[in-house]
Amino acid sequence: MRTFFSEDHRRHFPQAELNGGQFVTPFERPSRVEYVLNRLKECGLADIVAPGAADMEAIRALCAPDYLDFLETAWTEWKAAGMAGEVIAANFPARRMQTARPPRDIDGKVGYYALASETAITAGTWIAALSSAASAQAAQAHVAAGAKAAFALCRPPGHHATADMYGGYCFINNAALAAEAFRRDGAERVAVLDIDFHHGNGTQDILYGRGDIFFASLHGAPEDAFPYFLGYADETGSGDGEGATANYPMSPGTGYDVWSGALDDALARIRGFGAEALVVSLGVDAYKDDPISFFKLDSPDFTDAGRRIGTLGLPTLFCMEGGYAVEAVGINVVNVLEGFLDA
Ligand code: OKP
Ligand code: ZN
Repeated sequence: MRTFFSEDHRRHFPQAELNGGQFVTPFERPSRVEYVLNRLKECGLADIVAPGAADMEAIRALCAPDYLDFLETAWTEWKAAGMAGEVIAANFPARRMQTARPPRDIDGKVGYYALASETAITAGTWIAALSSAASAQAAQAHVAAGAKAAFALCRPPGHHATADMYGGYCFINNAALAAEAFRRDGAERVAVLDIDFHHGNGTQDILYGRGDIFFASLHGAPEDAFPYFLGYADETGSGDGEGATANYPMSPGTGYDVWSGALDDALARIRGFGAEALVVSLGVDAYKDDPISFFKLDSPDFTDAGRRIGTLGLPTLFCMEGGYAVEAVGINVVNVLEGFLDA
């Protein structure tokens, strides 16, 4: 399985994450991918290539133009306004306020385009986000050209990003971009399976009205876990997309017995849907020692999960999402890939 990976991820390395009322070193840090790269090489999955430039046309088709302009210019505007620190959102259009008009002032504009305040934007965030999207695009093209599977080692991740909002460490929705690319390349029906601990609210939001792309997410229940405001089991899609969204919210302490049951159900739904290609939002923060999550999967469970995903027999693109127990992230990610290849 070929891995697509861009060194430009390093351009996004914020110093600050707002966590528990303090600024801490971000959980989503550049070293995460080093652990994955090292483990890939250790396990003989050393076919690692850099993507070409991002396909901007496809990104513009997915995202709102004003949002992309914002991402590209936020840092410069923030600095021009004399702000001392990194770009952090502090003002949000809450219930019953205006959501149709982005403010002119950068402090307001940031909150308009943010869905949470933990995620900082820095000088290189835009370049890094584009390089992450480029990895997903190149990996998708590789699968569309006939490879059984590919791994997009995306950083920053993407599944919380909507067409017009960033947050949860995400800026551009790599998985949705790839799913749409499979459609463009001829697949009539595509599925996105999100096994990151956190609900893929951005992917769901983008695909919610779509009957041609199925979305399934296994995640910490919204009552208990970020992103808090989406991911309930009764969210099943709308319009043409009615029935094409499946949510599996699970409680604190959930282990592999329950989690794998949800996975099997999601896989059966994807099979029943008739998907011709699969995008996996591959976060490994369901791991028992993840610092910001509450499931109890162990490393061998990720191998078994990969094997179960492999039984679908679909052309598959794995898109890296979360996983913050940095020293185990490489092992757990590669376990999924190896399990898949062994299926
Ligand atoms: C991104 B991905 C830590 C709170 C963190 C944001 C989590 C973003 C997860 N105290 N909140 O889905 O792994
Ligand atoms: Zn996550």
